[in-house]
Amino acid sequence: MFTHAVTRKPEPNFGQGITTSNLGPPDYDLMLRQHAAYVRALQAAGLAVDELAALSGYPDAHFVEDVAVATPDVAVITRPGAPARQGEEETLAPALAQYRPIARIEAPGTLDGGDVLMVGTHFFIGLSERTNRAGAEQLGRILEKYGNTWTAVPVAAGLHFKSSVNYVGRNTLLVTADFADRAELAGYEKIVVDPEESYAANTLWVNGRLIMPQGYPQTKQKLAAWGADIIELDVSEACKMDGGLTCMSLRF
Ligand code: CIR
Repeated sequence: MFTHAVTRKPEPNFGQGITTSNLGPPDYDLMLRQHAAYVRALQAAGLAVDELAALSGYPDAHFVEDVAVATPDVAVITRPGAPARQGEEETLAPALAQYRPIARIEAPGTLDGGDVLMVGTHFFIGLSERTNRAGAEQLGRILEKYGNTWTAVPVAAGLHFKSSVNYVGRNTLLVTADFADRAELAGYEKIVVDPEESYAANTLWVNGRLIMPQGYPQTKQKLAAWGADIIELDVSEACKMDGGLTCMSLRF
């Protein structure tokens, strides 16, 4: 169970962040409303939320999950793989130091928290355009110190591992078709999202509840049939910037 979350308010220039989507320019007022609803959903799931102030000059900084990995034992400050995002990470360290000892990913390692999926004491670490092997191995060593295990998983599709794979409880992963048959994920039940709904794989488990993006009826139906307790949130503006539900908070 999680008790805390850290989020960061989006900054007015958040539309200048990195994106590969062609969904048009995002709207700041709508983003603020959607972000506030997201914070309320975390609170409703029982989390005390520390909301950091917007970080001027870092338009992607509200995607806080990428710049730290929080476990029950430690908070690891990452070294983000996108040069434009390097610098965000140090601003998060003081917020986490009050709850966990701090460790750090060092050069030449790069690692984005969006590539790290915690399933109990096992961690999947995606090797992506943002996370290199040195970064994954550094994180792996830190996790091992606290009795955890880890597996590296090549991420050929999507920005981050958790853009495509998330844990939804009861030994089950919600996955895109690309990851449905991956050997590294053997041993888990799978719910496979339809190709036209691949964005819905970015669904967030919080204390037994699933927060999923609004507008993905097939995935909602599959999760409901499986017995999930579902909350839907409209995250259209984060989606325009390649982000989503898992990326906008750190839970621990
Ligand atoms: C980026 O490209 O870094 C941001 N525009 C989106 C980051 C989304 N984070 C995530 O999937 N964990």
